[in-house]
Amino acid sequence: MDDLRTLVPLPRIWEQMERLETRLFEASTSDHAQLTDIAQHLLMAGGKRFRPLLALLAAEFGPSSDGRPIEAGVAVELIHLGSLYHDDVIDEADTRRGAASVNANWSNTVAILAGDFLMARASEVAATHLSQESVRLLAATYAELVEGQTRELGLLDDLDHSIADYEAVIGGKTASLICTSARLGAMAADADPDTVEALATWAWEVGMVFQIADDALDLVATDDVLGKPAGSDIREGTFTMPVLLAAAGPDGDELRSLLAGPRPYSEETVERAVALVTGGGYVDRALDAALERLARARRALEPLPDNDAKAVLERLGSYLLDRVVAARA
Ligand code: GRG
Repeated sequence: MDDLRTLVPLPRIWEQMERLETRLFEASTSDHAQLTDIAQHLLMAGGKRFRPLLALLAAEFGPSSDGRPIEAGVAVELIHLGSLYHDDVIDEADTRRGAASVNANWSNTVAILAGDFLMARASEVAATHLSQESVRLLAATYAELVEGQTRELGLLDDLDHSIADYEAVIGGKTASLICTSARLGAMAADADPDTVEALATWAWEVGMVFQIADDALDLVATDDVLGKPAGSDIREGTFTMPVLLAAAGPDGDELRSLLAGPRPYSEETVERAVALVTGGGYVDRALDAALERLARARRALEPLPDNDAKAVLERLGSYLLDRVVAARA
């Protein structure tokens, strides 16, 4: 959070973020006290609030300055939270945001119900405060998240799928909601259609970079940074861009025989696979692909007026990649 605060040196944004935090707790409160506890478990655990931050920054490009962008931020963060609850059930995760996951602390059933509750409240917030088009967009994005996750499940243990398949997965499960966050924020501030499209293009590319960087981190960061050993995606049979590039290169046969399964792989197997991928320069190739996307993102911003929010957006993409470089050093 602290580095995001440095990156966004705009007090008016952080004042809105405080209001947004209160609204997140209000919107996730149920008449059923135990459901409230469970639905607020991950909110209390932390999180970057990256998606609402984008909604508020995008709203800087519109003429209106009422509370609607905050409601847009609440809606996208609630969708994000709900998807994390479901994701942790799917992955049988023990921890999330440095705390016990809801499924681990209570049960899968409770995690799914609370995830549904958060999704429902996101829809209610949007229908109450935002336009019909925003409600439609949120619903379509919810579907994209599910599609992305389903694609990923279908590609599990498959070392021979294409980079286009990988991009369809991360587009659905990550970039779609990041894009919608910016779009909804800009729309809530009544930005003109060209401005909304420019911000949406920027956010889509940044969303893709966000996930490519996250996937690279999983291969290069230390246990301390990740809170888990490197290579957890490989361990789970999820093969991300650097691994797919390695599989298609001269090290492909060795990687394929290492990862032929069945899982669970031994720790030596995971370590050797990570070493092949990182040592072969494939993380760098993935980061190069991310840099190309960042250039596209920056180009999308060019027609927008020069203001302090634009200066933040211009830096924000590089921040995502800098995290990887820092973790590696
Ligand atoms: C019920 C909408 C719904 C979805 C079901 C489980 C699922 C389908 C989709 C999963 C989507 C998912 C969890 C994608 C990963 C997105 C991602 C990059 C999460 C981490 O986001 P950060 O780093 O996390 O912004 P914090 O904790 O900072 O908010």
